[in-house]
Amino acid sequence: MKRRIVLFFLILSIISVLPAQHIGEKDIICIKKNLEIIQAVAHMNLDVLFQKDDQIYIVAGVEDLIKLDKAEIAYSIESSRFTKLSESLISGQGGINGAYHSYLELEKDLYLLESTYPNLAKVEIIGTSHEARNIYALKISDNVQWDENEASVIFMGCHHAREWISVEVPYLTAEHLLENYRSDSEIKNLVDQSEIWFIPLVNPDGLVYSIYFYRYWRKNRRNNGDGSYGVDPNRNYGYKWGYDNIGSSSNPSSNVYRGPYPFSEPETQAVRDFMVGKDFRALVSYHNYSQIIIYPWGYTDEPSALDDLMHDMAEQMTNKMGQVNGNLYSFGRAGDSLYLTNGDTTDWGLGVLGIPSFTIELPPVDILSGGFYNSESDIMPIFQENLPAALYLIDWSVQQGHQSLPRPSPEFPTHPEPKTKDFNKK
Ligand code: 0X9
Ligand code: CA
Ligand code: ZN
Repeated sequence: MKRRIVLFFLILSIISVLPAQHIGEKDIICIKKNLEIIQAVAHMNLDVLFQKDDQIYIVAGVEDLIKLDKAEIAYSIESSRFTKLSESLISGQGGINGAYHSYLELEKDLYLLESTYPNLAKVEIIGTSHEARNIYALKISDNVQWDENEASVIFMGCHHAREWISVEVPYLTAEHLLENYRSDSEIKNLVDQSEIWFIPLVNPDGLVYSIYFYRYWRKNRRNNGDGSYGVDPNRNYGYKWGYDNIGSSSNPSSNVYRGPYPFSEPETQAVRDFMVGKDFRALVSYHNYSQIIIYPWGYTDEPSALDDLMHDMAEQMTNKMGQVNGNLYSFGRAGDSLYLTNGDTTDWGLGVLGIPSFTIELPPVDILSGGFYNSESDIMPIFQENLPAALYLIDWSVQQGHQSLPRPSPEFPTHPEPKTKDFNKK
């Protein structure tokens, strides 16, 4: 009898010290940092969720906890403070955010494409985020190792953390081109004549935060130094940055905070530094939701010099897309049809690079149809209906040859980088 009671308490005490594995097989733990710990942790290859004051939050599996124990680094398990993923919307199969890509899953899959198609696909790290995650670009072309001076097109995703579907569309487009290069002569022709670039995850810190902590997170994870976090990457580009307080905000806690100066963010700097100097002909930045194709200007309701051209291109894209699943994407000029934005990717693409630039707001149409949450079974149909638009843009870019467009004269940011202290670089 006595033995049984001892056994009971033994089991109970074992259970109580086992980490509460809330999210998949992982826990969110917190470590108080000092210089020594930062150095030790840097070599452990841990999945850092975010840092706040003197604390580092980490997504840790059992093997990570063992590593930390061995190194005698103290941690507390904080999983219970974090909201669980909505189980009704995410199957839990295929990792932490279901069929959607997490940062680590995307990293793995991009390198897998590269190793499967070494002559056609190449991964490049074009920058690192505030929390030191890589920003990846994937290039697809024949002779991919060489710069052949072919027409370049770029497809980006996930400027906004909660817009998970916007990672999938560019990723799946890249995968489709590679998987069908040999069997589909149209795709082979396009890939052979162009250099197609993908940045499926511009804002990795934000995505990680949205997955583990707060599903509705939008911005990046800059520590604004006033207790608030995040700059809206889609208000931080350098063309007409901060033009007015309607299209963006100077308030750091706003969801459309434009940042302290143009291109203050490592994520937008990475895109800028990567794109400038290459022969890009067209740009797409995927977002959701709304089911609409929009083009500049966003900062004003005036039309741009390429308004007719982009109107025509958007119309062709939406017609082709509608034929796939019958979903009609509306289209129009950003500042005219939706609302004003300043410092967005496409205004910079047109204003500085002088190329047709499109924001494609993926489905659903509105908040009642799901808003930011698409079900996992929507991923493939949304990708499929977007594919003809991507192929059209690649084809259009190739057709341009090397003739120059009626480009608006480039304007460069007039705001110098300030000498005031940057809280993130301390
Ligand atoms: O506000 C944005 O950055 C984009 N919409 S989202 O809901 N995905 O955040 C739209 C940017 C396009 N520009 C304009 N609508 N002016
Ligand atoms: Ca090539
Ligand atoms: Zn967005």
